Amino acid sequence: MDEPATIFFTGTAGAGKTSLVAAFHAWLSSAGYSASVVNLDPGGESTELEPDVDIREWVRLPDVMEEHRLGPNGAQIAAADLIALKVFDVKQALSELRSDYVLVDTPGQVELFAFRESSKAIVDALGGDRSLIAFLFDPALAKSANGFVSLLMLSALVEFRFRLPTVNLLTKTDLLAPGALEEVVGWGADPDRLGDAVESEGPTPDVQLSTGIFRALETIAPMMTLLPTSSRDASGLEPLYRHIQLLFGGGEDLEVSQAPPDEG
Ligand SMILES: Nc1nc2c(ncn2[C@@H]2O[C@H](COP(=O)(O)OP(=O)(O)OP(=O)(O)O)[C@@H](O)[C@H]2O)c(=O)[nH]1
Ligand SMILES: [Mg+2]
Repeated sequence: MDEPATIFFTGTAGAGKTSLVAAFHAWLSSAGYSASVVNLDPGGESTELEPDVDIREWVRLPDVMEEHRLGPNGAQIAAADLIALKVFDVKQALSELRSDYVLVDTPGQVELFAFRESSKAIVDALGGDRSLIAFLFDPALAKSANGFVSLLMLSALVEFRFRLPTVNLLTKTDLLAPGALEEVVGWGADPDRLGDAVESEGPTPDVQLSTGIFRALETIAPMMTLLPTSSRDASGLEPLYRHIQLLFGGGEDLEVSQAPPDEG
């Protein structure tokens, strides 16, 4: 059996990671694929996600706060390193499940996942050659051109840091009016449109800085894919599945006739 395709869902706090993991898991299961969910958030309190492997079995945020006399932020940092020490237990539990897809929900704050040395160890240990990062764009930020540029840069940094293929997912599209959705998706496809939108949001005091950022984005943005999704509407999940197939499966496993219709 091939090793599973492992997808790490990351993004800014509240971007919709846990909800999307739950929605994509439901989609994969109803389409007949075996998928496991891993929760790597020691402070996660979601009731909609029932992980198959849960880091809270080994590391719980309230315990870390109490034992190390830390506040929530300090405890998250300490927990990130404690998680790395348990990653082989997680890997062992996962290998017993033998699923084709592994969906990993990561801690709330993206910097805990992206910029701690321990996270690289976790990603290397859990994912094999078939690993993908799904970077989530929260429409609360992505709906302004300035916010969209910030997310593109952050996503590019996460990809650069982990050296893994990365797909950008715009989340909660049900919250955007159709015109706004089209605009945001258009920015992802066309850096010139994005540049015009940034300019229309007002002058930037440091012109050299914004020119430099745009020069970088002109190169970076066309290499990035942005897929619109909504966990609430269960939309954009089949395109996400297809993207994963094209990346890892060569597209031969596209048995979409089994799949439930995508509502988006
Ligand atoms: N309307 C709408 N709301 C959503 C959607 N996905 C998530 N939400 C809401 O957005 C909020 C955050 O969702 P989560 O899935 O907890 O996001 P998260 O990135 O896991 O959050 P943290 O782990 O706390 O950083 C919750 O109130 C969700 O109900 C969606 O597709 N549509
Ligand atoms: Mg979450």
